[in-house]
Amino acid sequence: MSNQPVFVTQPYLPPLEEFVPYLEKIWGNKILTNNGPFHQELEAALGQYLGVKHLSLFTNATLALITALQALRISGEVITTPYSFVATAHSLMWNNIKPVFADVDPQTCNLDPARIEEMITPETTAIMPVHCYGRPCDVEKIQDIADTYGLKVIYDAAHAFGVRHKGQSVLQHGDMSILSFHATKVFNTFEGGAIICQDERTKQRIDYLKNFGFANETTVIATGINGKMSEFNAALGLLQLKHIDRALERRRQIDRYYREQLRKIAGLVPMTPEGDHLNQSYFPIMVAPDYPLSRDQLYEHLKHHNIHGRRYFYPLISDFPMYRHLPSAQSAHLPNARQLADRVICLPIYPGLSDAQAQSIVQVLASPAKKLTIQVEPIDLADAAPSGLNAFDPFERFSNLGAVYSFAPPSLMDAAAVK
Ligand code: T4K
Repeated sequence: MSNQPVFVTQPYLPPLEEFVPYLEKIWGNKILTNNGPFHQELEAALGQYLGVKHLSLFTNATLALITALQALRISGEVITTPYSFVATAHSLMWNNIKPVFADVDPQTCNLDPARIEEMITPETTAIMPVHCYGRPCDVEKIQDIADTYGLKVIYDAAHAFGVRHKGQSVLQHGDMSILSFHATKVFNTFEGGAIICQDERTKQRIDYLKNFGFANETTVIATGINGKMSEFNAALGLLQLKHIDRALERRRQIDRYYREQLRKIAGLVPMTPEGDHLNQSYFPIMVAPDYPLSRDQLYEHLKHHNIHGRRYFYPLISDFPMYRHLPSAQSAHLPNARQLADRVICLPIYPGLSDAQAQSIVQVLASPAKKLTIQVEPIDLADAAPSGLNAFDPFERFSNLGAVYSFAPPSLMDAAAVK
């Protein structure tokens, strides 16, 4: 491995020169925020791309989650997962709602519907599941429970950009879904997020809430917040949309390569299924007892080789000081989440990860295994590479795609990015 660190992710950035015309427009019209032209255009374009009708852009997913709960007037208790990023439960606390943790399914890492049902009390008003790593929750069973008990469903879909379930956008499920467009996500606007809801009146209410509650110049309908996405971020989103399909395809190539190679290493098990309906936003693996290192030893071993995997999601949300006193946060109640938090590590996956880097990562994973001689093959992109590109010469192959898929060593990629 070179001296350059490899992180769990690296934001995808389109060629800088393609962004300049957008900036020129902003500089020309002096509209920087407050539902400007790029904001309106991105809402429409994203709705179309994702296959959803009512989408409202936000500054980030955390404010979008907080606002979604406000828009639905959720109170009391909400059942959620401990196996997520802290923003999921924090959004409840910011609304004075008590999070109630239910255990997850050990295979899918998502809330187990049977465990949800056990936690319902007279105070429960909603369920907040997470499509963890972009894998759809059991949306039908969750809706069934919600309908039976009269609960709302707010999906934290921060990982689920572009994910489809039974041929349709997974974002169509529940009362609302919240996307993140953070730098580390599949589709980024530097910072950003969105709420997807099911009707125009609700979208209008969300739009009032994200603009301090203003319904018009003199009417404030609620104690709203400032959650508006700026024109800069919206413009970047429009440009990112032009590149997203190729970026997703590159993720799929790396995902397929890891899967093929990991079959040869006992004890490292991919935690997400293969599939074009998913977005390959993360590559989580379970470190099973038949691998010679524990998960934490593997984390250090990778780090020693300058590969910075991440233990998403360790610690569990329920272990943090503001949650651990809750009865539902106790370990005995969350055995599956606990095991995942102790055993899972996410490997680097992002469009700019080179073939050579992916190969080195597999080699480093294989080295502690008993059979040190396993054959780590180069990524075979023959069927996936865009036509006309040489499948085995990364420099050649990606020269056609310009800075976007530059496979030059990281130092050169950095230079290209600031040109
Ligand atoms: N719900 C769920 C389920 C979420 O996962 C998240 C966010 C949210 C809600 C809230 O969404 P936002 O409000 O953020 O829109 C990262 C992200 O900061 C966080 O957005 C994400 N989930 C979480 C899973 O991962 P960290 O603490 O791991 O981030 P950080 O800064 O360590 O970044 C990871 C690696 O990415 C770095 O080692 C290097 C690389 N990186 C990162 C950034 C920010 C870059 O190369 N460039 C960058 O600009 O939380």
